[in-house]
Amino acid sequence: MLKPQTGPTREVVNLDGVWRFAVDDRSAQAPWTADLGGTLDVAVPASYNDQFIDPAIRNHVGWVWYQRNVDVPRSWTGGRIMVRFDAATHEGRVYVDDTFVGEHIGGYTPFEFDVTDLVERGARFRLTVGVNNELTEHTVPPGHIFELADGRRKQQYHHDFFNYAGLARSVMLLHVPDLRVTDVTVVTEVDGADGLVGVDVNTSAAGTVRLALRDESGAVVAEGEGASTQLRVPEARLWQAGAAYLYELDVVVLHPETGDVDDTYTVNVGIRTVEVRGTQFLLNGEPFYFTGFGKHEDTAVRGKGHDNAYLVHDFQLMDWVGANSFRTSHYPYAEEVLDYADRHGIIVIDETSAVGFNLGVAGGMSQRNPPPTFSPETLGDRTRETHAQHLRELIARDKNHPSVVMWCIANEPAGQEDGAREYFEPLTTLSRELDPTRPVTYTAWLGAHSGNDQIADLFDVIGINRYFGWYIDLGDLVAAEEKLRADIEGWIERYQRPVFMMEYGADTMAGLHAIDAAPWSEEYQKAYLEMHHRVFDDYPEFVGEHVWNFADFRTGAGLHRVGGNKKGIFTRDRQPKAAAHSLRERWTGLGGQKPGTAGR
Ligand code: BDP
Repeated sequence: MLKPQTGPTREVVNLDGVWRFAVDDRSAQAPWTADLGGTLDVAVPASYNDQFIDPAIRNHVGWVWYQRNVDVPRSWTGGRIMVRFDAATHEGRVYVDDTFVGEHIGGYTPFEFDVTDLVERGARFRLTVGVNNELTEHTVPPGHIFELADGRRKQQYHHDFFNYAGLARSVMLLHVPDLRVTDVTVVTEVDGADGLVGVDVNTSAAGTVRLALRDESGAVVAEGEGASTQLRVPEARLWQAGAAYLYELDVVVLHPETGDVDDTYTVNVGIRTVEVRGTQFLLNGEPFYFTGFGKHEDTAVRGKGHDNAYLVHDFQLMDWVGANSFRTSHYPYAEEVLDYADRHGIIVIDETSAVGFNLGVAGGMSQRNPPPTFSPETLGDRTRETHAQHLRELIARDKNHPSVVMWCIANEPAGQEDGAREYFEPLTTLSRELDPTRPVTYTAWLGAHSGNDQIADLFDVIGINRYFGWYIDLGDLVAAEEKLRADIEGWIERYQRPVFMMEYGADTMAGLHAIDAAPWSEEYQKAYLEMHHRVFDDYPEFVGEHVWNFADFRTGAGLHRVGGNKKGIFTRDRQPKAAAHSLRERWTGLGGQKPGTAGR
């Protein structure tokens, strides 16, 4: 799905701001047929939860309502008018005045509806959006809703971050031409010194497609015609980690009879290749070693609300600490984040919102007598269909970002359980059908290891999340090191594929110091990471290290969660803990090479 843009043939009106808000305690009524009334306002984009003081709103389970008036510019003649939501978490229903226009399920991918016939140019309409935060056995991520004796509804979920909801990304009104570009797919290859840019264009109706690729100086370096074309770029500048280079591709659609320009849409193109060969991950044909983090979209008050100041600052911090990459744990991030990564040469592992696919674990802790994860009553065909739809939408949205080098299908599924293979095989197949150019990965949880795993061979890169020295052998880094080595060696021996530590980390209270490096102290986090790094450097099959987590983040209530998850290298307000400095020493200047291997 194309990101909205303003250009010679298109216009975007941003609808962010302060909207009217109501919590649905009157589901029998139709709140969209009138002004919401009441006194509540809500900021967009931002999760609604932490904007309010009232716990009943923060922890509400069910529908909430957003509403504002929208003026349609009188100057918008012809063409189509659309409302566009970058995300509604987890389900959105849209109404124009009294009319229902459509709904979307899935909290982290965009959707838009054509409202041309419902609105008047030069007039105002009432835009109302119902947003639902419920997670059930059939949603992705999954959850379960309880009804308490006093009638309150409680949301349980199996993942370790707060279930923030609402309109956390931008809302827009779009004006697009009738004959327009509806999709563009770019695939790049390298041929000697030249770059090859394959372009496939879909249009809303028949038209002539013209392409022009410009370099950063604006000079046209390749041109073509036709909906499916390959452009050759002589002496191409490659898009590299840490040294991004972006061409701009203008896709122009001409009217089939008049030859007039009906639409122009511009896509950023980074020419680069990605490949898994043997136990290596190759970027532009060279072995690449990932340093960085699993992140979250998480800040005070905004919750998961996208914020450009945090975007810039987080990338500054990643650069400062020497991170060359991150994973969009545990859901697709705002598109602005990927655009920024494209521009700054930061590598992204792009993850679906499939987290908590392990009914034996809640917030990192094992439960007694858990139900099977994969079964018709728990996560079955219905969940998988939703999961597949999420994957389709993720790939459709992010396929043209050079920064995105792998799709991560799920975080910590119960890969050791029966039914896991049947569940995941169709999804890895689907991913490769939709995008044959990008490797597929997932992350294995601590309870799935080379001795009991049933799914790792479905993936190109084996991602593992390991907490030896934290959930296992807390405080005993000697025992932890032994288990970590055995674990890594097991994966390498059984699968002979690249192994990637996608999560390792220790909760750390900023400011807590201990001469004996006791758990929760800044000293322990440092020692824990150093032990891991010593181990990683011994295995050539090891292709990356992503510390859990970039920053402290909010979770649901939990005995192990003191104001949230504290495994951040930075605090929630982005101040460094001691480990940030030692990571910086290890990571700076590596240039994508594995520590200790430079010049080998
Ligand atoms: C892993 C999860 C991650 C958690 C982390 C932890 O993938 O979402 O936050 O553990 O417990 O199991 O800190």
